[in-house]
Amino acid sequence: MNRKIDKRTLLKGAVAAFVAVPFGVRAASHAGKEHMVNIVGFAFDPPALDVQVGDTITWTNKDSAPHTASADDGSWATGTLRKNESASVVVTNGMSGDYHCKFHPSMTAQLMLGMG
Ligand SMILES: [Cu+2]
Repeated sequence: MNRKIDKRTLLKGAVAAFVAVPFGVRAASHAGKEHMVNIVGFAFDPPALDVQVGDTITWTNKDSAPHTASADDGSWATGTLRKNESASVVVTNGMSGDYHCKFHPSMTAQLMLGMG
């Protein structure tokens, strides 16, 4: 008897947690725009991008040299992108805006985080 009640309680808890997460994510974000940033000629294009929480940013490397998009404070990074490779990052609260290429520190750019 006791064991049966415990199982039901656990199941209810699991369902509540499962439902709560997607609702929370939707409430905190807007429609979720897609942004494209090309890496070409050892530069990020565009060098400054207006983004909001929930947006997705995709970097594509058009150069022969490998590049990354790496937050100056280390909070996010794409990893190494070789020629014609892409990687995406979803904008989250508290994400820092200034970023660079870890192989070429003179390559810098900025995400301008809006309130959504
Ligand atoms: Cu680079």
